[in-house]
Amino acid sequence: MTSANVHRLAVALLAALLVGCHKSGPGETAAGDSSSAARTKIRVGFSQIGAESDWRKANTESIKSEAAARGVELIFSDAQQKKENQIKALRNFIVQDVDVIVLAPVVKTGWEPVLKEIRDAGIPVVLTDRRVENEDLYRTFIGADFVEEGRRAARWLVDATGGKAVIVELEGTPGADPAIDRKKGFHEVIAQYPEMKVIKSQSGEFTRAKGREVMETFLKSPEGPSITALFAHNDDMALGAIQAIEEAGLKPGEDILIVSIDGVYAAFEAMVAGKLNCTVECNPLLGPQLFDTIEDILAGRDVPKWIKTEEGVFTRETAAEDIKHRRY
Ligand code: GZL
Repeated sequence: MTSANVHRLAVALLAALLVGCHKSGPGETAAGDSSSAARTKIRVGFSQIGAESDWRKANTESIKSEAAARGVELIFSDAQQKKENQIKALRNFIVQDVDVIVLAPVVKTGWEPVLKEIRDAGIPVVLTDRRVENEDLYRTFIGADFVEEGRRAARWLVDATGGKAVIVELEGTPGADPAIDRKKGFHEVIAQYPEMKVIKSQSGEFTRAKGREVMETFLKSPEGPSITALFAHNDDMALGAIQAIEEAGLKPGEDILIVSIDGVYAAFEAMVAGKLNCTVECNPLLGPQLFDTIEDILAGRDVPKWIKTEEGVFTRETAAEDIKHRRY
């Protein structure tokens, strides 16, 4: 937990002990009562994974700006891709008596104890972006169908190669919902094509730096010269791999076809430059849907277990026009 958060928690705890001796703050009644029952503003705790990719930064910006636009008190925590930091933040949200907890879980497992503490505190949980395995411990998941994203990437590659390719795969964070499901969807499709072979697959942690490093090792391996295609679980790793391919004296997008997922602006720039062939969109702009859902929950309305985001597939051929309309 950052020193700022420790400070904030200490102040909040002190204020709770000295109730009546402090000025009413935002969301408190004149009597200094900041309990959820008396508060005038919705208070939401949001545990975000980190800032590892352009997708993540756009996701954070969408949620922060929507909270500000709606006058919601957002308590934001950046976990720097560490589950233990997310768990600490979730426990702090209970102490801070938030109305709703929003969680983007870095991995799928290991959440049951803290989610049960939150349930026992009577605070609803909304998952954004990624799921956890405990379906009974959250109200809804707002996010993409990662298996379908993997299928879409594979279908494009089959069409682009006529069903014949030597593929390397850059996987996302081990144990993360999108990494598990994008891999599942991709391999489900290429399994139907005997001449589509994945010869190497390794995690690039969803980052450019790691994507470049792993792609470099793929290219330097004995099988390196045989590689004709790359499937990257996100655009940031694909952009790092493009650097490695160029450093090896090869032409990305030509010598090695590249398909990735997210649809961030830098991916469209790479497609306009001819270095990336296809990106499967994964919409990070979840802010409006998230706060509509929070309002429904607090008003006692039912919400579906999965609020699916709508997405497209974009290729190099139309990128020069498409890039004009991108919002992230
Ligand atoms: C997908 C999201 C993934 C993105 C990456 O919903 O969880 O995490 O694909 C990001 O860019 O790091």
